[in-house]
Amino acid sequence: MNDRLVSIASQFALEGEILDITPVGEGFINDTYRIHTVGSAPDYILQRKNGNIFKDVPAMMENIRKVTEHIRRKVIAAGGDPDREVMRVIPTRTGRLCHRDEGGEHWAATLFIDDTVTYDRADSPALARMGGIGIGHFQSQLADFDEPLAETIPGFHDIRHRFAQWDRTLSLDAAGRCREAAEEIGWIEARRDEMLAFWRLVEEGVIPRHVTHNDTKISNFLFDRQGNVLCVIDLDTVMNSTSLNDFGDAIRTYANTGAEDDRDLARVGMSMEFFTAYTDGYLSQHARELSEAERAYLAFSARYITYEQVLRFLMDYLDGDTYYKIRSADHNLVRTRAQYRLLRSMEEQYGAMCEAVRELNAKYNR
Ligand code: GN1
Ligand code: MG
Repeated sequence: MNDRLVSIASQFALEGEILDITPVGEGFINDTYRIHTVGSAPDYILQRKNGNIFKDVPAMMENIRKVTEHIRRKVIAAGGDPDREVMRVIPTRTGRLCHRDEGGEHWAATLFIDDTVTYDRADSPALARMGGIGIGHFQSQLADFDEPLAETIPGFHDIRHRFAQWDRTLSLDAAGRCREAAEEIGWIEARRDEMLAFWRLVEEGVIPRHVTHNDTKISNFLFDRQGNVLCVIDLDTVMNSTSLNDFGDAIRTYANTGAEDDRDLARVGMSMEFFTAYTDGYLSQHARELSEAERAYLAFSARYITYEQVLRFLMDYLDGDTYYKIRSADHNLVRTRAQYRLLRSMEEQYGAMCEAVRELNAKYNR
């Protein structure tokens, strides 16, 4: 066992004795471990939060505490299981929400939810529908949440802010890669105005802001063995934004026929069948709470967030890979191209996407 990890884990108010600590998952940002305990005590998740990205981990953990406590009350009121249907933050023995080690790194712990299944892609429309239910339910549980939340990553899904970063990246050309990526850069520039036009609606309040998850890819959902969605995890980015982004971001994984970083672009595309199933699940939970403007932009939100992801992967490539973990020198470029292929597929099928959203809205607003 790794002594350093044991000493960090021991800072938290865990029940039971630590048996082992093993790495889990493949997040692009944090390092995640499972703390196995002896006997009947529960296991825990231990995470090193990436301080490069999260500048104020205590504020982030405070956001997570507020949101999970709100959801826990809803789960209990609905007769659900509060240890399985929502994450539980485990404080340190001194009552803090995170531990700062000697190196200045921040760590946090949550209760491990046992006997669950996670996915990297949806293998059936039924699973995509379940994912939609997961996000729709999450947003419904939080519909009456009104506590203030810290903006832990400024401008996270704000494309105006992203363009400011992007313009800086292009002018610095820190890794000397701008010339070879001229074509990819053109993909971003060609869509700048339509993306800003959408975001203006959020800025002007035409599209409302709510508490949102902001990172709804499929691997951030826990399912039980019967195939029901239990909850969304990885709440690091809970902040105020438009709930459209949570709807749209999930489609990048639930309805993608390929991988997020597929080198074989022929495999990548948006499946209309999976998109429709996902949207059906989402609206089955949340249709009545959406405003007119939100309904009108549901389909577009998938394009918006996929575009933003193309921009972020490409920007990181041009910056010299300073943000996302990479597994090869061109990983961010591969991700850029695969997400762009997905974006193109959405653009090609946009009419059908809007039609499906219209029909499902009618079904659940009857
Ligand atoms: C990151 O940490 P992870 O892998 O769940 C990223 C998301 C991206 C995603 C792309 C804080 O999520 O915004 O959409 O990678 N999270 C952060 O796969 O930047
Ligand atoms: Mg994450």
